[in-house]
Amino acid sequence: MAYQTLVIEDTNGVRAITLNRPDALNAFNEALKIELADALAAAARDATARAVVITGAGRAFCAGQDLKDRANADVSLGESLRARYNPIIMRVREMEKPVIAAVNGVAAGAGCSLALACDLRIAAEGASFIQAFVRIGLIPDSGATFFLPRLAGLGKAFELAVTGDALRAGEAERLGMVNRVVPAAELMSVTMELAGRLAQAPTRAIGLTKRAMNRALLTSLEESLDYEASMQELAGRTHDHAEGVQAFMEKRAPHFTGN
Ligand code: LHQ
Repeated sequence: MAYQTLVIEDTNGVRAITLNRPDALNAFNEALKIELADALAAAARDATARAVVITGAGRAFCAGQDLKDRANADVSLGESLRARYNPIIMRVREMEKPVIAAVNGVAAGAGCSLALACDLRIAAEGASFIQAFVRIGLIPDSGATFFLPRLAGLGKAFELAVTGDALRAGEAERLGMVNRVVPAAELMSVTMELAGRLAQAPTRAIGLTKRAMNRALLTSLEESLDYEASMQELAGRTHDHAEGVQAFMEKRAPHFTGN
């Protein structure tokens, strides 16, 4: 699929997806929603992509739903979420590869939800997170009611959701919502370095870690212990596991291939 609203770049096992509607602060119009869902499915399928980065072109990460896009004016919001947004969030979560949001600027509404659904968030110093939904009389969607309380804690999540106030990157880092805050000029180099490191790591073990943590969010300790054992069984059968142990014995760096 040729993309009008995304730029895709592959570097050393890292698939970088850039939301590219800078004049609209990368707001989700119909094309961007369709293309992002497609690009995420392609990244999940492509074995050469072992880590994924999502970022925004220009001064914003993503301003959420394009409020000027009339393409789905007749579609109900529930329908729009089920058909367009929810599959994007599910693809980020179900992809058994690390997905890093490089939050270059404001992340508002569903754009904030997208960042929250990623596995890791690196933010530029000037970035901010806005649960903009309440400003237009809506509730947090696209996974925000699920991820925000888990990342920021229930009290802060509720405050952000019902005030719609902007949360600055530094404060988001303090809350544990963001993994690292860096000067804007260093955002992509720091992100690509981390993504590159993960792309050389044992991809199956990372994917199974993600699967087990997804599951652990929803289950009891007993079920989590059992699921961990099943995932470890799978990880233990990979070539990368054998290679890791072999490299340890031979006192050398392991060479992980993702298999
Ligand atoms: C935009 C947008 C935008 C279009 C900036 N749309 N143009 C899901 C299901 C279905 C329906 C409903 O919603 C959802 C989920 C959601 O995402 S709901 C939340 C939707 N998003 C918002 O409410 C955020 C709206 N944007 C803003 O509040 C501000 O633009 C922020 C705080 C993001 C940035 O403020 P500033 O830095 O002051 O920039 P700006 O407001 O001047 O925007 C720059 C341009 O981008 C401007 O265009 P213009 O032609 O006047 O230069 C804006 O109109 C445009 N833009 N967000 N969401």
